[in-house]
Amino acid sequence: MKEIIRIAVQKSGRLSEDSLSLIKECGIKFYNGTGKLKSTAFNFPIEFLFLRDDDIPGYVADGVADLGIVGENELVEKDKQVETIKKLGFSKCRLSLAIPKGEEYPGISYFEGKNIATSYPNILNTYLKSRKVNASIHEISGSVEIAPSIGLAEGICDIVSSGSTLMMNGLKEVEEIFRSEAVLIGNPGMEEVKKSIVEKLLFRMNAVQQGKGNKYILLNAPNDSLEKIISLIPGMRSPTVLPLAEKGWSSVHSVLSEEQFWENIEELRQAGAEGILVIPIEKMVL
Ligand code: PRT
Ligand code: ZN
Repeated sequence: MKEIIRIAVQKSGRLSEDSLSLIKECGIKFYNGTGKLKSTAFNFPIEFLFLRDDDIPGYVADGVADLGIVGENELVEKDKQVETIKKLGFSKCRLSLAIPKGEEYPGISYFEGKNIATSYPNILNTYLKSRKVNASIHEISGSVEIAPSIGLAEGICDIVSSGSTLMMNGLKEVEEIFRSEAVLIGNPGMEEVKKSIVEKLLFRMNAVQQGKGNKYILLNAPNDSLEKIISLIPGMRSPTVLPLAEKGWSSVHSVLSEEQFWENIEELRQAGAEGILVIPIEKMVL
């Protein structure tokens, strides 16, 4: 039988779209009809399991899936024997403590002897211990933010992204306890044949990520400032310099990160660069 790997991704929720786009950007084609729990790629030895994110660390630890894409919050909370292979840079959020807006917050001692509602009892417990605070943890599985207004708890510990859910529920964020993003996880006991397929997948994911973080830049430069301009946009090995039809001018092509672009743009213009184009890169292999 031809060897194949299995990856567990969230069926529907905040991780789903970005997880599947990443896989598609790796050139992997598959059918993802609604309601499907399993699917096999047409052009890469990979099978997908569509699951609730809570179950993903467990499935990967048990080897039912070889790989999984899950938020670090879920991964740490579930505390399963899995390997974190790669940070994926999407679904970024934080896990924070919040209290009613009108309360004064003197510091972490506020929570001493209080009730805190959360869906992340393990992460919260570890945090409270590290801060030497004794508080009761009330585990609830959803709508944590309403707990203070219904008298269930004095504070909450929940995922925050923009902060608008807290605000809408009359709460304020007082401590950030954990930062999270989506990660690729793997079963630590994977066989060699499977590992080599994972390597191929990682090669593709890295090419996609590198491409996203970088831009292709083209500009026109007077020949007497080429040296300065090349020093500002050195590129992968070195920039391409081509003569323009107009004498004394060249076209310079290079690759740089978006941050480098914004940092260097003024200096590039001062050095005489003009007609600057910045183009997205789809894939990049170093
Ligand atoms: O059904 P299933 O169990 O698979 O999904 P789920 O409902 O448990 O999770 P889902 O899809 O909501 O989130 C999946 C993962 O996305 C989480 O485990 C986090 O790693 C990540 N993530 C990123 C978030 C958020 N941002 C987020 N904003 N998870 C939840 N939220 C919720 C939060 O719980 C709160 O209710 O959004 C609200 C806060 O958002 P703001 O923008 O108002 O601050
Ligand atoms: Zn969940």
